[in-house]
Amino acid sequence: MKLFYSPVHDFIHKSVVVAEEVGVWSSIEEVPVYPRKHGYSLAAINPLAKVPTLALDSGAVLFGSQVIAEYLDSISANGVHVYPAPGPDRWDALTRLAQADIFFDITTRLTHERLLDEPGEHIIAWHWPKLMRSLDRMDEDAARLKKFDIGCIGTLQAITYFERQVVLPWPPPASVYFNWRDGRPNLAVWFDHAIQRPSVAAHFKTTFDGDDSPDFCQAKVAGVLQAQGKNVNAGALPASDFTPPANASSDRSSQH
Ligand SMILES: N[C@@H](CCC(=O)N[C@@H](CS)C(=O)NCC(=O)O)C(=O)O
Repeated sequence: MKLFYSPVHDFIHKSVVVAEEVGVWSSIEEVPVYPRKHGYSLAAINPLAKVPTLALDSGAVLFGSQVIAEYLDSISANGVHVYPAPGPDRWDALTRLAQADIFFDITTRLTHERLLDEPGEHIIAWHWPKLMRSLDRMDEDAARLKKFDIGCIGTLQAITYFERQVVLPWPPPASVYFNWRDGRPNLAVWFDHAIQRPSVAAHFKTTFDGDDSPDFCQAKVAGVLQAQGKNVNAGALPASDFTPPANASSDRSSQH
């Protein structure tokens, strides 16, 4: 199977950690995608053209990181499951997953706002408290967590993506000097421990050294279409939906 995802490993990717935890990483071919760069569009196999996208050898395409994570969990090769069986533990894990994923989506939304020369301050002021309260809830949760489940994996992705974006200049009330650890000791201790798990440490802060060219990506997209019985020339695939704002610096517009 092929995992189309961003090879930027200065934040933690849920689907990668799940694949490692359940022992199926070796069955995955990584296909690097830079969604905002020209030539990497997944639109031909995923109408949302978003990463992550998982293509099975049958030609079936799964998207939405939650679906990908649950699929990988369902084919566990080592008996480990990060999705608890139905019951209180499952609803707790899925609620923490939802919080983490919506936190990630809000961070993405604010990152898009930041691409503009005049970011909408009301948008930032509206969303920032949601992030702060969620971090507080993650701190409360961290004090009671015993197992490493899908909620924990989502939380690692949310925090590291936020940390990556928040060091960039943001308009108020966000601050360039913001540190999520301040006043959240449980979360800080839990995080520092969790990132030492082999499933996380194997990729976090590593550099991707395979082929990450647009041609490679588009050849793999064409391969998925072929597996679906469609005959498409890689050169004829859509290139990108994203056009940077006219006066955005390349630094801002290329950020993942
Ligand atoms: N809720 C989605 C979020 C996926 C997502 O937002 N992916 C972004 C990565 S920053 C993306 O592909 N953006 C490119 C685009 O929207 O064109 C999931 O969990 O799969």
